Formats: sequence, structure tokens, C-alpha cells
Amino acid sequence: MGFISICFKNLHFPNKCPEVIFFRYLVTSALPYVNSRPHLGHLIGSLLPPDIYVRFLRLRGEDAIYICGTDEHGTATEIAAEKAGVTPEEWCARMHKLHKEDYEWFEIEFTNFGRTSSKSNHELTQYIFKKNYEKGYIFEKETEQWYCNKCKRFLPDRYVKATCPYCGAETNADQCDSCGKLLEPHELIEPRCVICGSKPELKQSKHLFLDLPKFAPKLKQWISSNKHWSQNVRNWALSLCDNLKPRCITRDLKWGVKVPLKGYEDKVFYVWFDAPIGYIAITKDWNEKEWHDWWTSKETRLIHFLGKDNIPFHTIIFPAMLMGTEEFILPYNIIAAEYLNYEGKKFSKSKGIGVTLEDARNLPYPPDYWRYALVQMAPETHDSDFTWKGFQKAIDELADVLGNFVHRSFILTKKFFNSEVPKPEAFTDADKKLIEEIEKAPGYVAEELSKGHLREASKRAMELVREANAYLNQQEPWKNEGVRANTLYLCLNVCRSAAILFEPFMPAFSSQVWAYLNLDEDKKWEDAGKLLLKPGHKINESKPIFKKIGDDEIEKWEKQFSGEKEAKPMISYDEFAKLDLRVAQIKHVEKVEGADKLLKIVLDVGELGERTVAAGLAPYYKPEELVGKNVVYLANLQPRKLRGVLSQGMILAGEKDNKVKLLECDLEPGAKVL
Ligand code: B3M
Ligand code: ZN
Repeated sequence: MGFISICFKNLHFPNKCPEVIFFRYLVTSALPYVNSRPHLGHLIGSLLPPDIYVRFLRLRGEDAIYICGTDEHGTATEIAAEKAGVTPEEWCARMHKLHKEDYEWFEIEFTNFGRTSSKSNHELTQYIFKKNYEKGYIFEKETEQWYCNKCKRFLPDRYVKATCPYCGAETNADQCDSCGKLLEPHELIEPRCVICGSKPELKQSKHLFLDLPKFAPKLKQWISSNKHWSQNVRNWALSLCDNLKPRCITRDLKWGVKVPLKGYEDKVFYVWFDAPIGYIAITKDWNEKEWHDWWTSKETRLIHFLGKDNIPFHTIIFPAMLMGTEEFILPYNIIAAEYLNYEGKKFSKSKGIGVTLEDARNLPYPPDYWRYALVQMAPETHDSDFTWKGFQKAIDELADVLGNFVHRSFILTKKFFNSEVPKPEAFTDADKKLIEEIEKAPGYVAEELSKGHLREASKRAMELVREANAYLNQQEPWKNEGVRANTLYLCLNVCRSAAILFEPFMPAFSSQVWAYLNLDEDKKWEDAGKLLLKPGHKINESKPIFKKIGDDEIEKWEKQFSGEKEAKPMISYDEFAKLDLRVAQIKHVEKVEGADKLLKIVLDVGELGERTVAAGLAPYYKPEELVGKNVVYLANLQPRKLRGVLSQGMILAGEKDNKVKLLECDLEPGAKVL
């Protein structure tokens, strides 16, 4: 990828720069949706990597900004708000605040964390639309959209589930998560309404389309020329170019950016049309004067960090929209993460699987632990897993290698030199070897960081500390007075270097060590390779910075976030014997007025006569499928009224992963279940 290939302050070959080009960096993270609170996958998938990257750039003295914010439009938001009983505006304001607090807790340092519902984004979206429209890149077409007759609404995008016509996987309506293909409504196999499960129908509606095929040659040429992109991103983008279709950019919704065209008063832009423009608007909301320059100057390197499912939008659709304006710059790089799973499963809020950022904030570990551990488990080149064992291992490493080294260096300096940096004598071979490692470290770490290889970069930084630890053990300055000054002088300098090299990963660790070292100057990346702690400099007391995590604690979290519900407590046989369970035959079934899920079911319970129950089975069975079934019925449950139906007892069913099936029994009505 080589962000440092055209070199400004090249660390390896400082004298070989043919020309000095002053780039500045506009770095973005995919804008998180507001329909739920983020989890660890979001943090490592898109938010944390750009934070680490921008911190690194700043340490190198580069001009870099980090732009992010909440992606607020679209049906997902509308429905989440509806469920919560608030307006979309209220919902978004609330979620924006919570998202921001979550990220800030993890020390994600945004230049601006804005919102796509802002006035500036509405204006810019309409502006970019108009430019594309005027240049003939947008056309109108009568189209078919999924409409759910039961929910009485159009079902855009993620509100239709179906089978992917290309790979056969279960998919969303607009893009298949498995094969990445962009999908058109009529292509879907066996579509279902996500809200109610029924089969939607295609209805005619007029919509606007971005004419992607018109951009194909330019896109292809541009993508091919981006040799510094990762193979994966580049190949995927190129393969998409071969089969570009016009993309519908409007939706039949209320919540979103209005379409400034006659006849489109009831529609808004597709959320993916205005969301990336949000990057520009959020920059504008940060700096009214300079935003335009940032987004149009050739000196800006625009770098998007995102999850792999967002690749088509950032390599094709957004660049096409930008090309259409003939005004804005195109991304310089797109760094895509794979998916993070949780202990071998998918994160699932509804099933309680995985750790949300809110959960993490309530656990007894500081942000640095999460940041470092997540980098060790990051899905950089393939899908990976967050595991609690992995978390424990990462913190063990921090405590055993980094924390231990820093603490020993300080303790020994206090003991033997009254907390003053000792004055070294002539360096021995062992000293010189370590000095060489110190000098090389910032270049090595930078090389990986520049490519977005965060895990490798952190390993390189840790390598220096491992070397220094080995050196300290070998020198034994507590025994050998002769080597004491040199050894501790170098070890303290390694502490200083580590505070710089680990700053992007663990900002709190970095400031802590800086304070222990009694330093107040600004940290500079290249200084990590120098011996800048001066003999005689007074340092402060240190305390151990990292604490290992016990197995019992880890086991507790494994259980707590596994999504597995604990078994219910034991009961006695007598308690069980109180249940009067019978076989009952279903005689008659009807829907309950005003209740989507309830069915009114009349049962024949043999000697007990006829009984009526109200059961929440409508999503799983059609009334006519139930009639004639012999089921298991709990006869002596206190009757209660449900939506006007007096329910006498209940019929039993099993449930797993949203599948529900009645318990059936092949005996005559009235038979006892023992
Ligand atoms: N909100 C999708 C996502 O979080 C979307 C990213 C928008 S980036 C402009 O996967
Ligand atoms: Zn529906």
C-alpha cells in the first residue's frame, strides 16, 4: 500500500527523497448505523484502525484528520424509532450521543464525529445529486419495488430477506453478504418481509438511477492505476466494473434527504447515496473555511477504513458520484477489514452473544486493554474470532513483557541511582546491539503501520521490548555494578521509545510512562529511535501498569456473554405432578382481531370437554395447518384474558432460533401426559 512510498520524512532513506511532497491525510471510518449500539466487531472492524493510523501520522508530524459520524437515514432507523415509540429525529439524537460516548471511552479521537442528518449533509447531497443530474449521469425509470401488503409499506434494502440468485446464500435485498454482489429487486429468490415474514409483492414506482455503466471505463482505469491498494480490494473492485448496472438512488420513505426534483416529493435518497457524502459534510461541519480545500486539493490523501461489505460502495458507487461532480478528489486508499466473530459465533444482540461497547465499558478493564487485545485478534486478512482466552493472552503479554520491563527499569533506577537517569560509560557490544534495535524500531513499526498492518506493527514494537528484556536479564545490573549505569540508561531510553511506539495503540499507557519519565515535551515518532533521555534527568515513581487476568474471571465472562441461557432451578416431583397435562385435538382456529401474532384455538380435551386458548402462533402456522392436530395441553393453568379472548390453559411448543413447533402426541383427546 505504501503511504510513505513517495517520501516526506522517509525514515529509512532520509537522503534519497527525490522531491518533497507535502501530503495531508483525510482519514475516515465507515459511519456506523444508529439502529443499535456498537459491539467489539464495529470497534476493530472500522473505528479503531483509523484512530491508530491517524495517531501514528500525527506522531510523524503529518497533517491528518479523522472524520466519522453516525449514519442516520434509511428504513432501519425509521423502524428502530417506531419500535422505541419515538420520532426518527429523537431516536437519532439519542443514539448519536450514545455512540459518541462509547467511542470516546475507548479513546477514539475524532477530528469531528458528526451526523448524516445534519443540514450540511442534506445540502451537499442535493448539490452532488444536481451536479450528476445536470451532467446526465442520473436518469429516471419506472421500477418495481417490494411492497408488503400486510405492513403496508415499501420494503427497501435490508427489509427483504431472500436467497441470493448468484450464490444461493440467504441475503439482504440490496447486496449479498456472502458473495458481495449488488442485487436488484426482481432478481431475488423467495423474498420475505423481515418485519412480518410474509411474501412481499413488486409494485411500480418511479425512481432515479445513477448511471454506473457510463462511469465504467473511467472507474476501471482509476482502480487499475491504484497499485498500492490491497490485492483483495483492488480485484474485487475490478471484478465489479465488469458488470456494472445502473443503481437506484431513491426510496419510498419519509426519513432521509429530500429529492430536489418535481414528482419526487414523497421520496428520499437511498441511505447509501447520502451516507458517504456525510464524510464531506462532517468535514464541513468541522471547518467551514477549509473543508472544500481538503476535499478538492491534490495534496489530500483520502483514506477510507471500513468492513469488507462496504467495499463496493467505496470503490465504485461513491467514487462514481464524486467523478460525476468533476470537483472532488477520489479516495487514495480503501482499507477493508474482514469480520470479527465472537467465540466462533456471530455477534447477536437478540441472542445475547458477544460484547457490546457498553458491556465492555462496564467490565473492570481500561480502554488500553481492549485496544491492544483487539489489535491482536483483528480480522485483518481473514475473518477472526474474539475469544476471552485471546483477551487474557494479550493482557498477559502486556503485563509480562511491557509492564514488567518498564517497572523493573524504574525500580532499579530508584534503588541504585536515586531515580536519576545514570550516565553511561563506553558502550559494550551488548549495549551497541540494543542501541541498534532502538534505532531500527520506529522504521520497522512505521512500515507496517503505513500499510494498515496493525497487528504486525504492534508485534514489531513489542519485539524491541522483548530484546530489551532479554538484555536486562542478561546484564543483571542488580548484581553487576560495572554494567549498571549503561544498562539502566539504555533501558530507560527503551521505556521512552516504547511510550512513543505504543502511543497509537495504547494512548493511556503512553501518557503514563511519559509522566513516570517526568517528560513534558511532545512525542515525535522518529525520536523513538534516539537516546534522548539525558543523564541526570530525574524520573518519578512508577507503579505496575498492567494486571493479569485470572482464569476464574475469564470463565465468568465466557459464560455471561455466550448467549446461553442458564437452566432453570430444580423442582421437586410434587411440583411437577401439579401440572395437568393432556392431549387435546385442535378443532377450530381463527385470527384475533388487532393482534398480529395471536390465534384463537378451540380444543377438544376429551373428558374435560371443549376449551379455548389464545396462542402466539400466527407467525409460525396458518390456521388451516393446525386443525386436526393432537397437541399437548396444560389444562390447569389459571385462565387469563388476552386481547379479549379468555385463554383457558395453554398448548405447548418448542422454540429454537426463531423456529417454533407444537408438541404433538398421537393419543386420543383427553389422554393424560405423564
Ligand atoms: N453505515 C454501513 C455499515 O456500517 C454503513 C457505512 C456507511 S459509510 C458511508 O456497515
Ligand atoms: Zn411485512
